[in-house]
Amino acid sequence: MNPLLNQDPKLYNILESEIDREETTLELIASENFTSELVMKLAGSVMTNKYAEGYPGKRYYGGCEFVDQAENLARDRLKKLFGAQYTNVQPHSGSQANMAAFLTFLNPADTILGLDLAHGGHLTHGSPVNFSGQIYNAASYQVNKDTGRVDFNEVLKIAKETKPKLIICGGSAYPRHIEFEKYREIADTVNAFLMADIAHPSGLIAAGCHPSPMAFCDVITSTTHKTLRGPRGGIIMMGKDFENTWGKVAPKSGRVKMVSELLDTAVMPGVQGGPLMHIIAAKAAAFGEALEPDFIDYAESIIINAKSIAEELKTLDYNLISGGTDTHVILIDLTNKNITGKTAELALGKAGITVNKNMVPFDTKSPFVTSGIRIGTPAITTRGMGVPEMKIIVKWIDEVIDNFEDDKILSRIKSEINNLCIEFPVYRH
Ligand code: DSN
Repeated sequence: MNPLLNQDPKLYNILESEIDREETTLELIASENFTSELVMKLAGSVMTNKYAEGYPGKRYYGGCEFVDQAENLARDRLKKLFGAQYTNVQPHSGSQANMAAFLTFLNPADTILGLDLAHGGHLTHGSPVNFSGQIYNAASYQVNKDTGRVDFNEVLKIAKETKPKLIICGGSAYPRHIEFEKYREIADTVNAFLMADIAHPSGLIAAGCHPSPMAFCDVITSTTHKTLRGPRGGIIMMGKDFENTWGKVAPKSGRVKMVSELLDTAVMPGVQGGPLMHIIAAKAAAFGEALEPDFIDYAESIIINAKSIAEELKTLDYNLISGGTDTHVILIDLTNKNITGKTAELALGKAGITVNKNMVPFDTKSPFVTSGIRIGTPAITTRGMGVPEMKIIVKWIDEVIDNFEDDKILSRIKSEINNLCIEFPVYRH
């Protein structure tokens, strides 16, 4: 019997319900995944007890000899995984990683240029409701209305007009490859720094299934829990460290600081205090798993599955932003299906399919309603589903969209999904 049942029955029931939800429904949220049991064990380990402000070998607390080893292991594995010269594994989240990068490269009121949130960007790339749009002067670029892809002539034009100090590429609902090389050309033309936020495709990049930003971007941030399949958290990397050119010097010696030093200081004490050492240990485990050859098979299958879903949806007259996908993300504009993203999310949820409503480019509806949904394949691929299952899943999605008010049909689909999920257990083996 699980000891939690006696220790805290309320939490036991909550946990059992969540395990049941994860096992019996189809997780199609593009930013979610199922970690390994090893990653979860480390995330729930004694490392949670340790305060370790500072960095390995330079902490503000005693007793850090073993957490130092864990953090060094995480940093070394991450360097190997991406071919990075510098890594910081302490950010508690992608947002905090981005905040630390901004603190490093920018002063308040400096101009940043990022992909519009409604066009696939991210809150922290300059949204007015986020620190990035409040502390900095945020400009944005959009995708082309016809192609659904970033239009680099437009990015260049806006960059020339707004003269950003930092250009940001990447986002949370962009189905296509991020074209780092093209962004670099623009950044060089307008003398801007270039930051890549690879939170979404980082696992695909690690596996060589998506171009790498390392040679093109000054700084790279990511989360660790999406395609990378680690614990929830953030990371910062640089392909190559370099001297800061904006005059930050070491106070005593007057020595010009390296950007790596600025990034470390920006994370702690700039943004955070004590690192989450249990999560850093779990990150080390996840990076170790991503270095294994079978992670490449996993990343390839994520993309094969996403492309299969995209093709099936198109045969059923679904309007996909950019016409398809190169990655794990599919963004569907439901306007021609006469259903909002909000209603579709609710109906799909009732049928056991978890997605999120999502703005689509040039959306006329609010973020609480939206015209679209975003779906993704990292989690269902982790549980071993392949192309045959993708075809069935699209049939279910379509049936739900066509019958979103028919609770009988939704509950019939839910039970069919339950049966499929039993064949592909996540943890119950
Ligand atoms: N919540 C993340 C996502 O769903 O893509 C972005 O922060």
